[in-house]
Amino acid sequence: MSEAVRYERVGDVAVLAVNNPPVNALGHAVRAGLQEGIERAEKEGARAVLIYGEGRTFPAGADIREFGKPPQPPHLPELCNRIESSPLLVVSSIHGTALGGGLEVALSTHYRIAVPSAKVGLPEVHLGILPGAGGTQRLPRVAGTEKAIEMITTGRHVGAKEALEAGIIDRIEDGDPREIGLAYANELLEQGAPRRPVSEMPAPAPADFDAIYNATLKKGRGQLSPAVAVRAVQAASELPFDEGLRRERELFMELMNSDQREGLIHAFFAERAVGKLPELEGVSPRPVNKLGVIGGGTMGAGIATAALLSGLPVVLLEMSDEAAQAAKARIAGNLQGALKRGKISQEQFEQLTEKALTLTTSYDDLADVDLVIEAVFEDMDVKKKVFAQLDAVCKPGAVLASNTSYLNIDEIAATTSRPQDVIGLHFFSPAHVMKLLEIVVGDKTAPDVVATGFALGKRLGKVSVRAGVCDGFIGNRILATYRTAADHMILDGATPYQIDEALEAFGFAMGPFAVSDLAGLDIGWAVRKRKRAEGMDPRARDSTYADKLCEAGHFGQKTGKGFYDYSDGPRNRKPNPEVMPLIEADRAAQGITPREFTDEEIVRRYMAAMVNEAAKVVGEGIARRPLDVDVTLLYGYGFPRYRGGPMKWADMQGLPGLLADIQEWAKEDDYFWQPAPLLEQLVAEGKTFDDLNKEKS
Ligand code: T1G
Repeated sequence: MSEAVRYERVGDVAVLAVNNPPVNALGHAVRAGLQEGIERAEKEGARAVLIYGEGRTFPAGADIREFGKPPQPPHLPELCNRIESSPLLVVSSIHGTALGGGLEVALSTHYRIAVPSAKVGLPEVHLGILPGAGGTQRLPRVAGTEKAIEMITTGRHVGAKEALEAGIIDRIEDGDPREIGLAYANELLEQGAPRRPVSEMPAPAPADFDAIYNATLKKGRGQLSPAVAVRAVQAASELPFDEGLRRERELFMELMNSDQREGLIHAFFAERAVGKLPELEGVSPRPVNKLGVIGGGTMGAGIATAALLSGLPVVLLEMSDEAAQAAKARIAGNLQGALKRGKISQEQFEQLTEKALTLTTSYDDLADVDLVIEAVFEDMDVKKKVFAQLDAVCKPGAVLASNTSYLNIDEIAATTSRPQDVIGLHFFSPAHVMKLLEIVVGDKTAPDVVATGFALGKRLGKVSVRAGVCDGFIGNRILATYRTAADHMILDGATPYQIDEALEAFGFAMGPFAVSDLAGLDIGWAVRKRKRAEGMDPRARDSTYADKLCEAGHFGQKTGKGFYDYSDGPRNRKPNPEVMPLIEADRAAQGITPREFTDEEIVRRYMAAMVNEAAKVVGEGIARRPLDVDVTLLYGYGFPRYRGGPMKWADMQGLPGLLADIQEWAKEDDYFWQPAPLLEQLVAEGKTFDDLNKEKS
């Protein structure tokens, strides 16, 4: 008998315990073990079979690591059919997360019991595929067409209570999964309950599948799997069970062989790899039970909100009582959002705003915090003053963090007597919503301070990426470059509107000009002024149209106008007619004859600029691996997840072609288009970014 499935006979019941840590994924050994278990139970004359998972969960799905490798029998769809057609009564007992293939196995058993904390779901669409072991045929038969489509297209995890109401499980009972499962199986045997194969249940109700398909496609912004999954559920409603299964398989294979599947699975593993750092092995984080936040503006209030929601008490320091009250109002506003969405109760809301949050104007009140995050104005002198004060009052061992988005952490650390305790924790706005956290490690930052940053990120529900020190760290440095590529295309003949549309069609949540309008055009204006004051390289191309927009008082959404006019609301943007004349004036002043750009060229140049800068960021060690860049862009910059991230996209396009384009464009502008040495090296060695990920993981 296979190690991955333990067989045990308890009276009339054969118990099959899946044992494949950490999530009991249905890899080959588990599938073989379950099949052998069913056969043995039948041979040995058991009357019922119980399937459950040992450890933390019922199987959480197929083994994703096997994707792309030649599949080994028994295949999951056949195993599910084999389980369902067993002449014995088959019962599953669910705890943890029965997801994907796990739920499909459960739906192939005749009765399902679950503990109250169990969750079930078919999250395959998030991996670019659809449930491929009968899930699209069986779930609608038990839960109905509408519920099944909702669950399958969103991939949502559904709690036990809701699953019971939807008919997905038959009973909820607290206790050990093996014990409650055995009791249930024996009870069913005593009652003489019949076998109850879902495949024999009536076909689910029809629906307007074309309309649902189109709406789902639109919502997916280019992601195919949720829409294709609708077609599979349609087959459940319109075809006999066996034919429906065949249709499901065809659609499944189509998606399995798609680039989107490759991109999404890359994203799944990249997201889990970012926190695995050799420097953290065996290093314990420092305990954090109380947080300090300096500055209660949008960023500080967002950070405080995230901390409060994670259960951490916060001491927030502002310059005056009025400013402190304004900060409190911002935090309360953020928490109101959480209250409205049902994430916290009214009672918790009051506890968080009145008890867990302390407002102060005195640094002395930060004497006992374990970690303090500075979120004041982006100015080195201001930050240095803050850190000098923190150095004076904070207890030994407290972590001193800055939320700066581009300033030099080493320079900040050098003003304190404890540079080993200083780190950058770069949140993204709004900080209580955005998932990305850049953990910026200075020259002297101690490993346990880095570990503390990662532990805090996890506690706040963030995806944390390690970054080195440079202007803009990983994300904003790369952003500055691809944003510049967009500005160059504007000067040469493209419009902001064509660029936004081309990139939104590529899958970005928003094009770069719409993003600038959202963030506020004054931010970029300040950066340009700073860069010009510092002295720009004479070879760098510059333009004035965006400055002139700002001079006219147009800062984007917050003033009602920027690149777009928002007089009909933020969702109904229209081009601002003042923009093109400013651009045309710039072109005329620079003697540029505008030319046409295809959408394809726009995407290609924008992406090449992004990938080239990212390769420099990796080559210089600012990001450890290409996958760290991918996760940064996915979680902080609206990069379409189904493309896996810019480095995965580049690998799929082919690095030699991308380098050749950059070399070609360097003939027009050899200052901007300087190929990254790492990109040249990988092309010379015939390697991909993913090869580098593997070497460094
Ligand atoms: N296969 C292989 N490894 C997996 C895995 C899986 N399905 N799920 C998780 N892991 C690894 C993960 O990489 C990590 O490894 C460790 O387990 C802990 O995960 C035919 C086609 C279950 C909710 O999509 O959503 O069934 O990093 O850190 O936060 O239709 O993992 O430690 O080396 O995420 O407690 C459908 C994916 C598959 C579920 C647990 N199932 N997993 O979250 O821990 S497709 C899924 C999750 C399918 C059939 C098909 C979560 C979780 P390492 P973790 P967690």
